Amino acid sequence: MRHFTKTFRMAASAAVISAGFAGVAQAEAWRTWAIHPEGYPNVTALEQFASDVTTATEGRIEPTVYANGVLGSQPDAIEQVRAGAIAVGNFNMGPMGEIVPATNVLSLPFIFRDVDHMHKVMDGDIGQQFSDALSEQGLVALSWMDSGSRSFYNTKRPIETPADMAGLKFRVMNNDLYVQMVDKLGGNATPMAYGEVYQSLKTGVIDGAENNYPSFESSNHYEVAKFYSITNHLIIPECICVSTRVWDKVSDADKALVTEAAIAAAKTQRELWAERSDQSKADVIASGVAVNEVQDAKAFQDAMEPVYADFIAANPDLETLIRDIQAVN
Ligand code: GTR
Repeated sequence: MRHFTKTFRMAASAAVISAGFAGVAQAEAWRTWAIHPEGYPNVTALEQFASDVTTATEGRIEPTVYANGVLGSQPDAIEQVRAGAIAVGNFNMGPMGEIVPATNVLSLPFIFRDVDHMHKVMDGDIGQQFSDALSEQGLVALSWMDSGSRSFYNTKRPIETPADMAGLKFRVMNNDLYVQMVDKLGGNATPMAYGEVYQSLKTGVIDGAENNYPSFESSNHYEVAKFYSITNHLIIPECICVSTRVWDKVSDADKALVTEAAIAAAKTQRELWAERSDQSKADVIASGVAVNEVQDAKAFQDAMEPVYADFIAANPDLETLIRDIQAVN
């Protein structure tokens, strides 16, 4: 009897301890930052990620998606994820150059020939090198999403040649490379948070910006900027990035489950992306936006030679990476 009681007590305290651990694990709420609105491919994919992670980890990790950038602008959110204050972010590599200089290579205009080229690079060894560089700076890139290709739009006139950029003020993302890019094309660039662009277009603080069709449409910029000129000058991948501080507390088994969910989410996003791009293009044209192909795409590419030369002069260690990306066919 005595022996039995002792055994029972031990079992009871073990149960209390494990209930305690389960309780702590259940409280692992992961705030997930997204810049885009509900229904945008990235947000739909992140919602899938959140639900898959919650199910697969039996509630030990419970991500919640905060859309529309309500948790802050992209540069702020990057810092908050690095600090562990936000657990996950769907980040574009554009504003990442300040933190992880190697990612600036992805912001060089025309570095990728097309989206397939970008996929090949990011899904292979080179993509892994970017992931490694990001994780040294507090961000674990679990998978890579699409953001199509970016072109210029404005409120004044179609851009046919670089000369048409003269005198126009374009909003760019937070990265000096984009200021140089617009400058070498003959326009004026203003770095600005995405959330401020609509109002700035409306009030004439800026004349234009540059983005892919889904962003141009979902941000309502197309209501004000009636000229969209296809330059396809940037193809920038986006990550699902988890804070290293948060990640380090996750068990190896749960890391595997979360990674699997992130890869599945990126696959969903890429499928939805293709459909949404076509739909957004059709919608903006139907609303009266004039879309034109630039007359001489090569003139835009040639104008970028000094941007590459200056970049390589300032970052000689990254030249091989540029050549390696260009060599992927
Ligand atoms: C979008 C991208 C966002 C953000 C935005 C911008 O295409 O998905 O993450 O970078 O562009 O221009 O700021």
